[in-house]
Amino acid sequence: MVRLPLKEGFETSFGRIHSRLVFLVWIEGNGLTGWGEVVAAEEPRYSYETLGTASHVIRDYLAQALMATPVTTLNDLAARFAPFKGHHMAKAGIELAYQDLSARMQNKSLSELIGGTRKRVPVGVSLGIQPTLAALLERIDRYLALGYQRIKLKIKPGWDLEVVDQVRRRYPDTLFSVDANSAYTLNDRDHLKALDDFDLLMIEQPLDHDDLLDHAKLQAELKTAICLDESITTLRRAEQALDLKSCRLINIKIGRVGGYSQALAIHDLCKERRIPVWCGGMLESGVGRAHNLALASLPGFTLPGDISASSRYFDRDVIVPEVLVAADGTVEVPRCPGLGFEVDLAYIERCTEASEQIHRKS
Ligand code: OSB
Ligand code: MG
Repeated sequence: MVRLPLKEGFETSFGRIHSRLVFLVWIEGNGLTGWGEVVAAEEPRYSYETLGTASHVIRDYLAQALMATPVTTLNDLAARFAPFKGHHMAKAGIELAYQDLSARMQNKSLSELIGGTRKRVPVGVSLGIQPTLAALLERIDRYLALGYQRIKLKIKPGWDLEVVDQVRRRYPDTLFSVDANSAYTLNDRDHLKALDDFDLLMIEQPLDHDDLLDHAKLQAELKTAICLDESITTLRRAEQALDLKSCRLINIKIGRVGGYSQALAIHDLCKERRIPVWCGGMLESGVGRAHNLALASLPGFTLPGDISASSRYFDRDVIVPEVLVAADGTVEVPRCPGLGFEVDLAYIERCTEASEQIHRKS
């Protein structure tokens, strides 16, 4: 558990944080090390998972399933985890480390291992709720100047229509989206319909975190595309969302869906149904960010992802080199084996609040 201070607080409809306690996972095997990250937060606000629940589930169930017999494939690993309900972020943390280890063993980059095709991926930035409109405009200026291709504004009741209106007036041609993190209900439909005036790329997760039906009702009345984040937790939920027309876009987060196996399956489904997808973020350290880059190199990821530069959140990242965004708003997908970055063990140790090792029972 590595505490990384944030350069500035990050505020969403469920609160403000000033540092990120990052749960890094490494797996040793065949003389190599694979790295993953559990993206759960300290409090169960985005989803029910926390660093505490993930530690418990990994320690008491997943680690034993992982180490019982040698793992043959990603699907073998996913099948061992499937009997345990939920706890997707915990499962994904192990899957990520396993995939990094597999890639290193095969001398392939993560992107190559999963069939990525892009050499660079387009990226956007997610801007938290600000104390004032002026503070928001200053940040939009800053990130547009750095090249980011799309700006996502966090919204909540009281920080929505007026803010988006002012922003759109000042930047008539910029690609904007909004993310409510489930801060509204269907009773707010008329209020949300007013967002149609601002030519947004999408409205992300306006309603309940586990809802599909109300989103379908809302999407039928909106011109703007709804993008689901929190609600898409499995391949089946993605299929149901598309069948119900609950959304026109999907944001894929490896942690939210329980790992690479589900993320790849949701990507393939959306590609077949011509639904654009993009890679979401959870304020990951460089380890999680490197995995997101690999995922976003798949062909179906046609929209800019929430994969910002390390320096957007941290003064110093846990990987070397740090993730950089080029002036054209793209990030290079590494081609060296595994993650494609060095993990900075000395810095990780300096910031570690707790650590634990689990060994195979012999
Ligand atoms: O809803 O996409 C979200 C961060 C934490 C939890 C949920 C979300 C977010 C972000 C930031 O929007 C994305 C990032 O830059 O990592
Ligand atoms: Mg979101």
